[in-house]
Amino acid sequence: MLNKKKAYVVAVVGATGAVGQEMMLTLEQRKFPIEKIRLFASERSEGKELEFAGQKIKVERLTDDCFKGIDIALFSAGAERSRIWAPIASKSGCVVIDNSSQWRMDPEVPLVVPEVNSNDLSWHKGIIANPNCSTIQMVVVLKPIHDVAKIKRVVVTTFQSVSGTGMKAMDELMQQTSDMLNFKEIKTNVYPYQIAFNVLPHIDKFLENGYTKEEMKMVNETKKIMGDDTIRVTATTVRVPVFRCHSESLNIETDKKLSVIDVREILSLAKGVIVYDAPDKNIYPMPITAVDKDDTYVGRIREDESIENGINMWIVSDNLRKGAALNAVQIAEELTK
Ligand code: 25A
Ligand code: L14
Repeated sequence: MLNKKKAYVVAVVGATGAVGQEMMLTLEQRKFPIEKIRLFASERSEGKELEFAGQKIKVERLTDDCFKGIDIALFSAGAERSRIWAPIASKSGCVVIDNSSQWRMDPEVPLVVPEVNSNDLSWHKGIIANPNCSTIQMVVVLKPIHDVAKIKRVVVTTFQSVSGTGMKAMDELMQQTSDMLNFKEIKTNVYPYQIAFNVLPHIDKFLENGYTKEEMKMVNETKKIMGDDTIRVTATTVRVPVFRCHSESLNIETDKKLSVIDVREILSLAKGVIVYDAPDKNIYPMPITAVDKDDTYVGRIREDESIENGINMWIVSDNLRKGAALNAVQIAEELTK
């Protein structure tokens, strides 16, 4: 449990990464009460200086006793690092908010999106999991609808940016784009095929059932966060050559009829959601709409005319913010309340 204080000692593990950098920026922008910040990454980055609130802070490496005196640790250094280090950190008495996939489906670990299930924070035992980026933006939209008309089934297709994979993938898209335009040979390293001027129906690894791990995260995490195992979810996750923001096409089937006007009204009252939907004026969300923003944007709201009670919509959110860093910082804020 977190002892309430005026200001906290906060650690960012994976501080040099794409999400780690965004975590530092978000803590600063939201004026999280910080007494001291500690930054951790791999040995490769040890001693490197990063700026936080106008101060230069040295990056440290993880050691068995490095978490002593730390109140809250935000982890984003990959699942393997979280598997090893999150239990060590929580044994040292610090609360871990973990952005990796490692602990999300552990029944002892709450999986939290504050707008949806902040009540689940009450039973944490030292580790709290931050959901997958594509799942977070979907559930902030599903929950307020589910509260009015129970959702029976969701069919989702994602259009995911490369920043979810980290800095190396952003560099790769940049390099390949430049090489394409200069008639140079394309080199691939992070993804199995070129991502510039291409689309890959493949995120994370393939599982035995033919789905990708990313697709199954959306199925399983949605049920856990919404606290409802009866919601049927099926997903296709796709990588597109976009740097930041994930877009998703959602088809939702509810147990009672909702009109487009009903859905617009429900979502316009929902926390963390902006209805951005005026087709007559070409208004619909795109990655360039949502970049660096905290909210999830919803547009293209239509009735699914092929079924009794169905709605189609298009949602876009910044995967590094609400999809990762912002949601983690919001969890930390909830803990301090
Ligand atoms: O396993 P998962 O959960 O699937 O996650 C895989 C990756 O996804 C990102 C994150 O990448 C993670 O590593 N990620 C995780 N959850 C995410 C989410 N919800 C998510 N992305 C989006 N949404 P990342 O690149 O953003 O961050 C990587 C960070 O991890 C640090 N790190 C690595 N090993 C560590 C460690 N920290 C502590 N102990 C360890 N043993 C890593 O630090 C970074 O902060 P770094 O010092 O290794 O990186 C410094 C620079 O080096 C570059 N680099 C990375 N790998 C190599 C490399 N350079 C040369 N060779 C390499 N092999 C990086 O680009 C970085 O700029
Ligand atoms: O958090 O886009 O489980 O490559 C791992 C894959 C985040 C996105 C997670 C990607 C995801 C990442």
